[in-house]
Amino acid sequence: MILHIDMDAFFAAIEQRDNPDLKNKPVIISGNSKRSVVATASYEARKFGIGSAMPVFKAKQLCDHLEIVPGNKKKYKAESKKIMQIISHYSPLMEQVSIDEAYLDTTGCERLFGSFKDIALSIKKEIYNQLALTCSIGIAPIKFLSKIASDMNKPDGLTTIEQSRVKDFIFFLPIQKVPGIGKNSMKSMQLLQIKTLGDIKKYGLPVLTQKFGKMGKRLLELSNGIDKSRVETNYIRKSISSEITLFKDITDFQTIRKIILERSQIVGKTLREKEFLCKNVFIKLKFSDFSQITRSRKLNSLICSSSAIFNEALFLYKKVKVKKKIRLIGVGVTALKDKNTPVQMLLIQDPDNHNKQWESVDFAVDSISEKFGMDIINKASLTKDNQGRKKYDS
Ligand code: TTP
Ligand code: MG
Repeated sequence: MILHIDMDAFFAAIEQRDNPDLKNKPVIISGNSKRSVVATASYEARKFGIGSAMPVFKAKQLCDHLEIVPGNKKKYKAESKKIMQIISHYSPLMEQVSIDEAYLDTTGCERLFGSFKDIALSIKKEIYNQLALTCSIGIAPIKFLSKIASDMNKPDGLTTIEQSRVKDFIFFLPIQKVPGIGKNSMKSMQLLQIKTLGDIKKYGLPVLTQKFGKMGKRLLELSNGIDKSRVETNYIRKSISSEITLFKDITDFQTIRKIILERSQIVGKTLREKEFLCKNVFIKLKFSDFSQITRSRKLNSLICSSSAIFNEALFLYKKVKVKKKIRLIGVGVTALKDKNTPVQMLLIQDPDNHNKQWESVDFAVDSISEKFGMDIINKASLTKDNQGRKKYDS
């Protein structure tokens, strides 16, 4: 089961908590200029028809005693951090999706914390006791339904969609409630007389793809109760890279290949030392005229082996149609994850599985070079000549 937790009128609730004069009053958070729009409206203000993205002058017209509070992003971010910390105690599989919402995959945590509803109630209680803020939680066996559920009984709501109700729920779900359906798609929906998610099934994949592009396939899956998206633990926003400005500009492929291999090894070693895995590899090339390009590739699985990084980097290099001489070559990785964060099991065969074998070789090489020095063991192609120079130095 997946929980979706969304804070109620987040910015406004924080201001109402911190300033008793604002309690139970219609409040909006926004800039104070004529052109400002409402960032959030308290539930009292929403009764007047005021909502996010509405121009402030219009909100004032709807409610003459409206309280307008300038936003304090720093404060909201600090509160958000505390909330996410509370939520993360209940399951390691947490995905923060915005400043005030997160998904939590609690499968397997019931023995520790009780039923899914018990977990949701504890989260609500802990957030309220510690921060005096309320949230709404949706519980469902499918990710997109948990988000819809959390919105159903706001504020301070708790809504569960049981597995047995999923089919009916989808059948009657108004199509505009499906995440990703905006005004443009609604026009096509009306033309096709699609009012609920269940109505999608009246059409086949070719029509849906023609009308909605990639979204067509997803809609068909969702209408059949299939949501392939999983709760993805958040990536660390960091990168590890290594680059070298060459002694002279070059074009020779074999030399470039070796440099990419060497950079990949340095990056891989740092990655393993820091106990990270990565899901993205990139290369950077600077040319003789100082122009520069980067190319990156998202992988199917998390890796930390130098040879996997090298293969990806070389693949990226081969795709670039290099016409100029190269003066700098860099290899790097992003989308890092702590090695100890649990990742969901892949249900299909992992095509990158052979990388795992290379990882053990890498770890062995790492420990040898740690003991005896960096240069004691290396790939044959990177060995130095008898004057201690790498081939491309000369
Ligand atoms: P939301 O969760 O969309 O809204 P909310 O928390 O204010 O209200 P609800 O009870 O319906 O969940 O957004 C969270 C915060 O993000 C919100 O308090 C203000 C900010 N925000 C903006 O700054 N601009 C926007 O357009 C929206 C939608 C939100
Ligand atoms: Mg919210």
